[in-house]
Amino acid sequence: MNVCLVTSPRFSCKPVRKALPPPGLASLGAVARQAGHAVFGVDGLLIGNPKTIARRVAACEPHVVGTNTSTIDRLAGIRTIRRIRRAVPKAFIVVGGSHFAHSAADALQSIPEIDAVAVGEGERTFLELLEHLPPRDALGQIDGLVYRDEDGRIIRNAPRRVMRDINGLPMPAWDLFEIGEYRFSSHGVGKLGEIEHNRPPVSCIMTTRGCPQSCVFCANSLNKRMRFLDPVLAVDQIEWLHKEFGVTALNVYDDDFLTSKRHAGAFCEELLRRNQRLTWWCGARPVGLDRELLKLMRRSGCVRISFGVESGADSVLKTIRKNFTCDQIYEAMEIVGKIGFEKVDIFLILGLPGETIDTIDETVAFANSLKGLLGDAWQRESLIGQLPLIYPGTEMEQMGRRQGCLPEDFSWNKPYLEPDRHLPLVNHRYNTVPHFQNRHLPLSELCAHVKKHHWSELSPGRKRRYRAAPLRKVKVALHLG
Ligand code: B12
Ligand code: SF4
Repeated sequence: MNVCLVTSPRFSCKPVRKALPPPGLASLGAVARQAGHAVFGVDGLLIGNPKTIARRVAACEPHVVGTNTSTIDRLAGIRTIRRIRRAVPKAFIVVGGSHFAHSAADALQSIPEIDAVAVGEGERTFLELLEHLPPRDALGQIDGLVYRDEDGRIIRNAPRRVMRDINGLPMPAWDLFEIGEYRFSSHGVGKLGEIEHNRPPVSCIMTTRGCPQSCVFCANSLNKRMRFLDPVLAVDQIEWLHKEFGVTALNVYDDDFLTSKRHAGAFCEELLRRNQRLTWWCGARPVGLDRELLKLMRRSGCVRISFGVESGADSVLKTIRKNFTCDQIYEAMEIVGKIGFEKVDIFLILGLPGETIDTIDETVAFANSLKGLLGDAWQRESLIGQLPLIYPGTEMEQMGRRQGCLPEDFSWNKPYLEPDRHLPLVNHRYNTVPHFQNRHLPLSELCAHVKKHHWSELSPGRKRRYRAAPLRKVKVALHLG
């Protein structure tokens, strides 16, 4: 069977190079190829234009097309799917990934061009789908699949269980995508001297799958069980990426790289043992950090760690179920600050459930205290920037629905514009994503408070947005923006 895996363009449908190749599709491509199918990849992200993407897909003469998109890029993703359907009317189009998995029935209702949605981990589901096609009448046997039957009814099969062991998976089929075209982005890594200058090809790896936490805004709920990739296999992947594509910079995409200190340590030891001269970065929970492990990470090439701190107020951290306190974060940053990482991100979101004017002030004061600990590694952009976005399948989606943040007839797969998109803290990239608002603290008040009391904490870009906000409001009122 000819299989074509396609990445979605960004929301603007413009080509993007400062990005990373797609781990999920590369993994699906590897299992499909191992089963003997002819697999092709189309880098929709690098191409941008849906029409051109569809033309490239058609050139592969696919029997099956697989794609995904993120919630923020979904409208571009859906436009692309429509184009693909026109270009290959007979192909079976299956979609997956967090956005579609959490809005599967809605997607099938709103996008007739889609034949099925894979919910949860896709490798087995995709493989079984390829085995069963055609005819369509066997689709009911595939766990994790939601599809339209011959009569147009939406059928939801039994859920797909997560794999117990990820070590049996083949190496991701990175060669399906133009790895060499994905370039280093300073937005992703900060100004890291030589790398910033040389812009080497970057890639990514996941050394674990799963996260046992349950933060209310997170769309990760289908993926709770922790699984670990053998460090030897992880470094095999890295060596191959280096040999084949010259990759020397790598994003480690684990939800929390430090979930298991033993696993994290073994990964770093393996990098050192095999003398991999790699620059890498990762994300972790800011709690219970181990000084020796952090030093080992630094020695093995880790230049940057990002921490999802979210708030500097214990009451908000509790409401959003972060499962750590400000004291624990502070303690963790005291250690991190002394290791000598080039950059440390403290990701904060203002306006989360339970936020008040007081907790905003607490958060800014807390972030400033962390700034003192982190010195030059502090990433200024992280202080005030992000508002809470609602993603499908999250607890915050339920909270948002109860609070009226989403219209009654809201669909995740139809055009939507955030009514408050004129506000200065709303990033235009997120215009089409519903924002969470507390009843007692609307986003307009939050923005006004930041302007009045925390102006000096805003980045120059944010200040420009505040200045441009009145014009933006007029444009939005006239439906021009
Ligand atoms: C890596 C990653 C990124 C990378 C993306 C790199 C890339 N090229 O894809 C970067 C850092 C750029 C990124 C950015 C963002 N991300 Co992100 N990211 C992740 C992360 C940590 C891992 C994804 C991954 O690669 N997993 C490994 C692969 C193997 O799994 P997978 O992609 O889920 O694919 C499997 C299944 O979903 C399924 N599947 C997927 N696609 C398909 C397609 C078919 C046909 C089939 C059959 C199956 C299938 O099978 C795959 C194999 O099992 C996830 C969290 C997570 N743990 O999943 C968040 C996550 C996907 N990101 C999220 C978010 C919110 C964002 C941002 C919006 C953040 C922001 N505010 O800027 C941006 C959006 C960027 C964009 N425009 O798309 C949300 C998604 C919410 C949503 N509904 O869109 C997640 C779930 C995080 C979360 N905890 O909520 N992200
Ligand atoms: S936000 Fe991070 S820690 Fe929380 S559930 Fe999601 S992946 Fe896990």
